[in-house]
Amino acid sequence: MSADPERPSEPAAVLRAAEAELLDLAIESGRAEWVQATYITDDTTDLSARATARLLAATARWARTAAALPRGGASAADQRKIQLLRTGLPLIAPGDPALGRELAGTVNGMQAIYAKHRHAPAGASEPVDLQALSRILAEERDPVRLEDAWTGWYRVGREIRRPFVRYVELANVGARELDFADLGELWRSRYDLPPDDLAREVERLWQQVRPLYDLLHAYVRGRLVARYGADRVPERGPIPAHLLGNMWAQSWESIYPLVAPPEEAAGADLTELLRRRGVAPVEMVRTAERFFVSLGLPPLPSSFWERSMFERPRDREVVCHASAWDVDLVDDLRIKMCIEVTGDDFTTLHHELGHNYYQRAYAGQPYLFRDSAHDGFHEAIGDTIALSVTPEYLARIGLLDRAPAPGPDIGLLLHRALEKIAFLPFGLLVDRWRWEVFSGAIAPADYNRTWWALVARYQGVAPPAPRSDAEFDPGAKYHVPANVPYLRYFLAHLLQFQFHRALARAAGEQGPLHRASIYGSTAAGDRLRAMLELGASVPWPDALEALTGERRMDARGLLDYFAPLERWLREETRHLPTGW
Ligand code: X8Z
Ligand code: ZN
Repeated sequence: MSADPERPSEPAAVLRAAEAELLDLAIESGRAEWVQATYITDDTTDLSARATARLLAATARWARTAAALPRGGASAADQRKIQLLRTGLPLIAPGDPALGRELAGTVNGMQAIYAKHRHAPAGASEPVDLQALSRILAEERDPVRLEDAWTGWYRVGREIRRPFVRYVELANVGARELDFADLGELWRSRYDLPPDDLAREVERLWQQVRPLYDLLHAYVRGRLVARYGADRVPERGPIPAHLLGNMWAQSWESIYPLVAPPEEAAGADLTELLRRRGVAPVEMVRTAERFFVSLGLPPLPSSFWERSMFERPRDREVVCHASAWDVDLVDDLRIKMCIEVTGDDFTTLHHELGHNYYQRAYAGQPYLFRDSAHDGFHEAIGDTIALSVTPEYLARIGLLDRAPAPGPDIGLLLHRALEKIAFLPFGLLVDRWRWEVFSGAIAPADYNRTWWALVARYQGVAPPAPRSDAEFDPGAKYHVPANVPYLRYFLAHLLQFQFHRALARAAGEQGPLHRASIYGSTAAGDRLRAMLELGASVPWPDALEALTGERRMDARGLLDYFAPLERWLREETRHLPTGW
């Protein structure tokens, strides 16, 4: 026993005290951040920055205390907690309280700039927000209007640039005080692997999927050349970013009608189905919840329905970027989203509820284990469920009259590929860029140029017109001003296909993976819950094994899923140039 109960010296006692204090501070900052994100004012921004700064400072302080403890007496679980104290949060406050507050304030301030940015599209009298500009990107086909909406949104970066430079300095101060080389190394240290091995593992996974991406890129480029002409879309060069249906060219499903195989019936357009039935946003949430319940998981608590934000309020500024919360870290689950009645948002709802069901499943763990196995797991759960939104499922819940008989399903697979395969290089490059920014290999003067060099290299995409170094285009992507690591989404896009394949088998599905749905399978639900409940209490390979029987992340699940499409794309692109 330690002599002074106020200053324990044994690992178990130190961790108990740390977890009690941090839980309390996490709830406090969660409440403050919720209010800020759903009602942005200077006051709420300041209050939430203070609460966040307190949590970050206390976490850093406990991490330093824990690091100095003798390891001999610590159980394996406590050793893991000591490690998680160091790496669990994506930001470390510098020990100097003034700098800590400045850092939290800078991040919240960048988020507020991002949330408040508006642009008046060509011909419109009123400035509109990101959501409306994104709708133009998705639905408009006139390249001039597309470029205008794109350029108008990307102007947001100019204001974010200066605080971003300061944030990089301050975040690195905090990371170095905990003996990381820089914040990027901290982010890479959260995968139960040495940070350099993680970077190599990611490269291996990318090489597995790259040939498929190249095929999709060549096919889509060919169709866009046919649509817009070779003077707008170079036959052998990168694709202009504003023609791919998404502000960041990160997923391309909105241009499905432009690239659909001519012989395929357009397939079920989910947006149209939802609108035709007059489904309201809250009913979309109910439908997504029913999927989880069909697996044997409990319904969401009534507080979820009372406290969530489902639609954009008219009377105040909010952070519309979708997110899921567990404010008391037990059962105060909420989502915050500006839901539109689209297939895209229907998918995102499953994504968000996946976070909520994970949070709830690990709520029985001690504070430091109340997290996913690694962050890619958190991002993969809801997406895994959304892969089960098949024509058969839509027919079962009455959104489709009847599911078409399984065929080559090229249309369906191509639609999914525009969503999932197109995403992969983007999912990779955001943190490839930030790792180098944090390490100092990329200097502020080179921020914009290096960003577009990576976009060109990985995505084969180019801005609509040359960008000047005065712009700060990475700032136009939410996760950059909001300090959210992005590699998680790349990993999630591979993991979800591993999960889907394993759960489909557990559910007894025999057919092709793109037609398999785990809806209604409690066998699949049990398997899923067994993994979710582990939280962060074990290294992620153990969690992966609990669900899939595999211990490595692997692109094979994704490649299996898309195998019929890959054959088709190979044939279609036989006479087209590939690469850029
Ligand atoms: O940010 C998200 C989620 C919230 S964690 C809506 N996603 C990434 C993005 O929007 O860029 C989901 C897919 C990738
Ligand atoms: Zn997410």
